[in-house]
Amino acid sequence: MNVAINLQPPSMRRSPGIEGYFCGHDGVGLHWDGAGSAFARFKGLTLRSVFQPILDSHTQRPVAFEALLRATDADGSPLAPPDAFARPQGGDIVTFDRLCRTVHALNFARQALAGDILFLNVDARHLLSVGGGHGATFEALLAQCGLTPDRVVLEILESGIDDLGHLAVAVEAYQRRGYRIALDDFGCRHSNFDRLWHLTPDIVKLDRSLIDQATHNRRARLILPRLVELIHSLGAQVVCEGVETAEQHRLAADAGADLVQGYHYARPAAVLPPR
Ligand SMILES: [Ca+2]
Repeated sequence: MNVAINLQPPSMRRSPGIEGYFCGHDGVGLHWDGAGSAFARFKGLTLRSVFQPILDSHTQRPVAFEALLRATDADGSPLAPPDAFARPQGGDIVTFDRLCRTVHALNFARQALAGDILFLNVDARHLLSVGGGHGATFEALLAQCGLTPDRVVLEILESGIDDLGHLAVAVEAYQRRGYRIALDDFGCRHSNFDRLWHLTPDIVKLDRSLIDQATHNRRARLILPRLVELIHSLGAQVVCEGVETAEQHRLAADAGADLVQGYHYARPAAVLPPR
C-alpha cells in the first residue's frame, strides 16, 4: 500500500492559500523540498533563495538579511538573476517578482529570530506595472508566511525608473502599509540627488563602487562621510554595500555608515548564520 507523506513543514500545511495564489498561472508553482525549503517553478526555471547578512557597522552583528535569487534553467544550468528577471514578459513580471519574494519570505520566516529583518528587491517593472495600492497583495502573501510588513524592507533600484511621480506614489503606498523602503545601489548609473529630495526612503544603500573608489581615491574617501551625513540629514539610514576587506570596513564605519554588507562579513547562503 502506498502511503502519501506530506513533506511540507507544519506551518505550510496551515497555508493552502499561498499555493493557490500561484497555481492558477501556467507552468508556475510553489514547492517544498525534503528539507522543508521552499522553491518555485516558473516556466522551466527553478527559483531558490540565498541570504546575505546586513550588519550593524559598530557591533558587526547581523540585524537583517537581503534575499537574493538563485535560478536554474530547465537543464539545471545556473542563470544570473538579471537573466532570470529578463525571462518573464509583459504582465508575467508581476507574478514572477511576487513569486520570488514569496519563496524568499517562506525561507526567511522558517529560520528568522524575532527582530530579524528581511530585505527584498522589488523589480522596477513590477513597481510600474502596478497602478496603485502597492504592497496590498504581497501583504496577504506575507501574512501566510508568518511575516508582517514591518519586518520587511523593500529595495528599489530607482535608477531603473524614469517616472518619478509613479515611483513616489509607490514608495508612499508601501510605507503606509508599514514596509520600509531602501533605495538600492545609490550612486551608480543614473542615480541622482534629485530623487533623494523627492522620495522619502528609510534607508539608502550606497553602491559598491563608492567604497571601492574610497579605497583607491583620496577625494572619494573625503566625500564618503559627507554623503553619509547628507543622507542622515534626510532622516534615512545608510547601508554600505560591497565591503570586501577589513580596510573597507574601517572606511565605512569611520564614514558613519549605520549598516554594512559584503563578502568581508559573509557570502550569500541558503542558511542564515548563527547570531
Ligand atoms: Ca539589492
